Amino acid sequence: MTDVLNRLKQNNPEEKEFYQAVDKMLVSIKPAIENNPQYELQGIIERLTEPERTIIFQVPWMDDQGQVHVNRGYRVEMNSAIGPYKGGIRFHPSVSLSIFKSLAFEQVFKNALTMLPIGGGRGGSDFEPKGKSDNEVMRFCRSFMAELAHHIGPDIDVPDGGLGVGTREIGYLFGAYKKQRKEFSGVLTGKGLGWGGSPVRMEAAGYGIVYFTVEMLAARNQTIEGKTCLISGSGNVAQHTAEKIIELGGKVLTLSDSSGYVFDEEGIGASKLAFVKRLKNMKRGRISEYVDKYSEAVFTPVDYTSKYNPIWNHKADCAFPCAMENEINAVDADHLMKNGVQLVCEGADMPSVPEAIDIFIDNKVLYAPSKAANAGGVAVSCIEMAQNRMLLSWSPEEVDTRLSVIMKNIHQKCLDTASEFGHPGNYLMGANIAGFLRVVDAMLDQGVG
Ligand code: NDP
Ligand code: 2IT
Repeated sequence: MTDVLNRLKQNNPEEKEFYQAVDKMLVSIKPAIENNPQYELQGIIERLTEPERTIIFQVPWMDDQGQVHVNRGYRVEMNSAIGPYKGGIRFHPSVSLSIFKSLAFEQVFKNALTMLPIGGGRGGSDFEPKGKSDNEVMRFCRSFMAELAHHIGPDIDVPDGGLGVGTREIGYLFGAYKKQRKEFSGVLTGKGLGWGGSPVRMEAAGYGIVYFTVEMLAARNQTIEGKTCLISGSGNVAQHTAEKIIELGGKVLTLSDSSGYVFDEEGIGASKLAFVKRLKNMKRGRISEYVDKYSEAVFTPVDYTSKYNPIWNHKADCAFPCAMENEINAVDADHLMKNGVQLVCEGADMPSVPEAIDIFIDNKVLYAPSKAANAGGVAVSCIEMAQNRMLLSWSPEEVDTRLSVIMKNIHQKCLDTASEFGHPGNYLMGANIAGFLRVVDAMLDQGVG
């Protein structure tokens, strides 16, 4: 195992995020692989850590002034042992091949945990949609899809949205795919409700995170009612996590964006959240504008390169990082512990650095890793694929029930697997081993080459 990691570092010296993700995974699946020489003989870890296919392409587009810009597009098709590649598209200036490989690697095991037939992939571009006009975003999306359309399809690779990619972007991407391929199919998920989208897809990641949280609390005979909650982010995942927490009687104290965070001691209730949704989704405004409307709240600008993030330094019962990877470092984790946080449920992908996770586990807080906790998003994407294939649309109640059952099952699977491998209550180990075993069993059945 050490050999594999060393080789990975040698072959990909620049890909720090990728080997951080692999390293984290390898450490926690150790109990499942150490007594199984078959895995080594079959090169399982090598095959899991080398993408089956990587596509990198130029995306030229014209701004409203007629100036041409060039961005880089990526699609990492990581593993298709249990189904077509599936995973979101991200538009953000920080992305790199390393980040997409780490996200795609995680996605493989996340998707496996849903028990649905979906493999893992991920992609996107270093394009920044923030501050661009709708027409600029449309031109970019059409150019991005002009290349991506050659590589995806309803049985091959089915992308969805994600950070920086919402229904607007999926609409432009879908329009471009349809035109190029002369095909109206379920090739993208996260579509609008009037043209093939699934009810509850938009809410799914956030609602699923809270369904998972409810299960974790129930395992300790607690409920979310009355619990104070810190949430970072104010995009899709943060909004719907907040929505479900509020519905179940929890109290949301914070939301944030890339400029800073708001703290509202009275709680961000349903009507305040409706304001945030309008502000972020329609006006594409800044979270700082919240305090213009609600003067009881405080906005604090955040320098995300500094030693800690003040959003994690408030007294609360639960924390839901729902913005970016590595947004909780070891200092933040210490602050959370000092402030009495008892539950950390990851909404964003891999938001806690490995040292922070160690702190949570050492302090015996309820810690849910993203690949288990936020799998509701991709699960409802797969439910969207199923509806598209049947030319049917299920009711919101039907989809929501399926989502909550899937999240309950993932929670139980994590607990059962953690106990089976000698680490009861360790959701990280449970999720990693359960996801790994499902993928590996399929790989072994299908042979090599
Ligand atoms: P959105 O684009 O809707 O929201 C992202 C949020 O993060 C925004 O509030 C954004 O602020 C904030 N943000 C962006 N950059 C930074 C930064 N450098 N520091 C702090 N905050 C930042 O994305 P989603 O809500 O969809 O995605 C959030 C996370 O959840 C990502 O990790 C994504 O991969 C993951 N995820 C998403 C799923 C989905 O279904 N959408 C499913 C599972 C996981 P600003 O407005 O300033 O840009
Ligand atoms: O991280 C994720 O699971 C997503 N962004 C959703 C992926 C998907 O294909 O629905």
